[in-house]
Amino acid sequence: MKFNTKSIHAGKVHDKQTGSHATPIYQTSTFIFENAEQGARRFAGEEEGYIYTRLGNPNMSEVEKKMAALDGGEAGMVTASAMAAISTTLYSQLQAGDHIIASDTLYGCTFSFISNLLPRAGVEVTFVKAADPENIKKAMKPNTKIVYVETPANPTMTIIDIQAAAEIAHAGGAKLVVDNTFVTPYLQRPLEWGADFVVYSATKYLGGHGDLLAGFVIGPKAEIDRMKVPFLKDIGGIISPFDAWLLNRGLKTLGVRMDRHCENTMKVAEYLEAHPLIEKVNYPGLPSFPQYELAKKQMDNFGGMLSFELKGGVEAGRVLMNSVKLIALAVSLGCVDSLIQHPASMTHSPVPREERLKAGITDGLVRLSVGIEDVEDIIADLDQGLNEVKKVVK
Ligand code: LCS
Repeated sequence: MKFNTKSIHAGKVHDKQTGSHATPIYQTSTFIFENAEQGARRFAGEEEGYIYTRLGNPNMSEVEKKMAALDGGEAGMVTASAMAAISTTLYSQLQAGDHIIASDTLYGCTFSFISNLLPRAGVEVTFVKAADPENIKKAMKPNTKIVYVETPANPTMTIIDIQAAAEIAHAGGAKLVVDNTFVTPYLQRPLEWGADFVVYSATKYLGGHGDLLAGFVIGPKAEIDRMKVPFLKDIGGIISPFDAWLLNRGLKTLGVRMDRHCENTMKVAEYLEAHPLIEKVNYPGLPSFPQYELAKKQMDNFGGMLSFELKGGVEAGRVLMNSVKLIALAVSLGCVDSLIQHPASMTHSPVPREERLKAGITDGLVRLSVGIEDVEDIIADLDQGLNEVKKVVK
C-alpha cells in the first residue's frame, strides 16, 4: 500500500459485533475478563487482549499501527502529548551516569525537559549546533547513549543531516532520536536515513485540526514494548480514547493536507521574501535558505512552517501580530487554519535569552504556521498587516 492508502486503512479496527464502518470509540477505562484465569493470563502476558486503558485500548492500537506503517517502523506508542512521548522515550533510554547530546535548537519545553529534568536524574547533557555534524562528533563520549535532534527545527527551520547524525551516533554506540513534527512522515521518514526513534507532536499536522493533544514515538518493537511497560505504564501519559479516535480521523487526510500546506507556504514565503519590510525569511523551500540542498535531499517537500524577521525588529513584529485578522495569534501549529506567534516571548520563553540567541532565535523573529485556506486570503491578510507596520515603523 502507498502512503495515502495506508493513512486511511492501516491499523483499521473491524468491529465484528456490529459491523460498524467507522471505528467505535472505546470510551472505557477497563475491560471485562471472561473469567479469573483469563485475567491472570493477560496480566502474565500469556494471552493478547486489553486489560485497562493505561495499558492499551483499541483506539490507541489503531493509530499506533497506522503511524508505524506511515513511518516504516516496527511499532509505535501514542501518548497524551509529545512531551509525554519525549520524556517517556528519554527516561526509557537513559539512566544516571549516561550522556545525551542534543541540538541547541529545540521546541522550548523539549529544551527545558532535557536541560532541567534529565540532569536531576543524573544524566549528563551537552547542547551542540547539530546543523554541523562535526559538532555532534566532537561532543561524543564513551557514555553517550542518545543524540537528540529536531529537523526542521522549531522555529528557525534549521535542518539537521539525519544520515550523518545517525552514522556518528551509531559509531559511538548511541541511538538517534529525531523529532519529525514539522514535516510528518508524508514529507520525511527519518528511520529510512538511519534514525532509531522518531517522535512527534501529533497535536500538530497529524491531528491537523487543532482540537486535540497527542504524541508518538515510532521505533523497533522490542524497544517500544519496553517503553509501554514499564515506562508509560508507570509514568502515565496516556491519551484518552476519544482523542486517539480524533487523531485517527485526522491522519486519514494527512497527505492531502500536507500537499496544500506546502503549496500555500511556498507562495507565502515568496511573497514575504519580496516584501520591502521583510529582512529575512527562513523557509527550506527558498533557494536563498542556507540548507536548501540538504532539505531537498532528505525531505520530499518543504512543509507548512516558516519564520521571518521584519525590518523594525520586535516592535514591527508586535504590530503585525496585532494587525492580522484572518491569521490567529496563537501558539501551536500544523492546523488547517493559519497561526502566527512570537517565539522569544511565547513558545521559546522557557529557553534563556542567551541560549535563544545562540540558537538563532532572535527577539524579532516571527513564526507563521501557514494553513490550508485559499492562499490569496492568507497573503491579503499579511499584506494589510504589513501596511499597518509601514505606518508606525520607520
Ligand atoms: N516537538 C515540537 C517540535 C513541537 O513544536 C512541540 C510543541 C512539541 C514537541 C511538544 O508537543 P505537545 O506536547 O504540545 O504535543 N510545539 C508547540 C509550539 O510550537 N507552539 O505551541 C506548542
